[in-house]
Amino acid sequence: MPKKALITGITGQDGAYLAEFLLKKGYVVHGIKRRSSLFNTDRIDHLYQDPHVENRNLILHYGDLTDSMNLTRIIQEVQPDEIYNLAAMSHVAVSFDTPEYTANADGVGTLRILEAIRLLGLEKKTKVYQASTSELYGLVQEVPQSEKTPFYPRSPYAVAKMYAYWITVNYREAYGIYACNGILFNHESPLRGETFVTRKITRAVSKIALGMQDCLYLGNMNAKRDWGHAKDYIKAMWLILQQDQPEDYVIATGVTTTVRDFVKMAFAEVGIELEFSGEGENEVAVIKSCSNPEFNVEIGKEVVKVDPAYYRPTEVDLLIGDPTKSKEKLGWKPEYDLAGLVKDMMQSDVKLMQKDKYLRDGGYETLNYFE
Ligand code: NDP
Ligand code: GDR
Repeated sequence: MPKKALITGITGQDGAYLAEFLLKKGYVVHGIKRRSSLFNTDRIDHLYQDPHVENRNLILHYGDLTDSMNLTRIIQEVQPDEIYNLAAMSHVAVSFDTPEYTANADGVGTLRILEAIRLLGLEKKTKVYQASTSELYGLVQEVPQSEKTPFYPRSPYAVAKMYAYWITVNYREAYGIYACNGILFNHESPLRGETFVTRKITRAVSKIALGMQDCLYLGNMNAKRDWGHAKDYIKAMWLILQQDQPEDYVIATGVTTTVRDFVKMAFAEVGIELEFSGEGENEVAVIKSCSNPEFNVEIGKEVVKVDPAYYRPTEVDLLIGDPTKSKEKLGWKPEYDLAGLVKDMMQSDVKLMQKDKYLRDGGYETLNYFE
């Protein structure tokens, strides 16, 4: 019998890569998607199987982490060997606007899954991966951050995830459930949501190079993050559930970079060199040179500016992870470094924007339903 996995958040960045990875390993994959007024399955459409086909190995269920009965029913029906709880309101800045919902989905949502396992008597059958985060470290206590570093969350998102972290540990200790936290540092990819900083940058840089956008507005460019590739990180999630003992692991590259340097690297991918001046809200970057004749950009043009609207009420200044335990115990090793990640994201976004430009130039950019 093939193993059955249930992925919450299957329509997100990590859910899509993990679903593909598990299908290749021979799993039957069940996913929970939210009802939405527009299609929200873009990232997994290539894996979709018509419900009329027999012996499907990808099956989607409507659900929501805020609905206990729904979650309990799905878990009862599926009887999964492994649950990957990836669903969350995952945007740190947005969590300041929607703190109660974030607590409900990201914090109590995890409890609902663990409690369903207990109610259904699946403690010995179903393993649980909880998507924990480097945001738990928040205000810097020590660097690099390891499994032993104390937490100091700095956003409603991180506080909700801290509840989820501890309830996972508690259900493991209290009921013997194989439940683990993967404390994953930032991981990105061409599938990254468009409002996270890396994707916002790679999309904007592609548009600026193609003459489709004038300027990129960012918040705190001094923030430092330990960025890896989502394709590497979903492999760690699976490894965490294949061990003899359930434990918590940090997954990170061990290298940290400022947002500003990420911007420079993304522009460099299209042959553009920037010159930065000013500080804080007055910082700007102009185009110093462009070595790629494909892109007709104006030297001296201001292409990056600061908009304080993107500052957060409390910020996480520095994240750098210590992945020693995951390397030694899981044998996990990332294939991508930061340069490889930026290249992958830029290649994908340039292609995407070239397609948009082609449609725009051909007069097919938008369909106006209201005309
Ligand atoms: P995404 O934001 O790309 O995906 C989140 C997923 O959760 C989407 O499928 C979304 O559905 C779904 N979702 C949101 N709210 C609910 C809800 N109430 N009920 C059911 N589903 C819901 O996140 P990532 O893939 O980047 O991250 C996956 C997980 O890992 C998240 O929990 C995130 O907090 C955590 N994490 C991410 C890191 C990263 O750097 N990417 C680092 C550390 C942790 P929809 O598509 O409909 O919006
Ligand atoms: P983060 O990711 O908050 O680390 O959470 P994000 O990419 O949103 O921010 C990273 C850093 O960049 C700074 N920043 C900006 N951020 C955004 N989004 N937009 C901007 O314009 C901008 N300008 C500067 C931010 O202030 C921050 O310091 C991500 C999410 O995936 C979480 O779900 C996950 O838990 C953590 O990573 C690890």
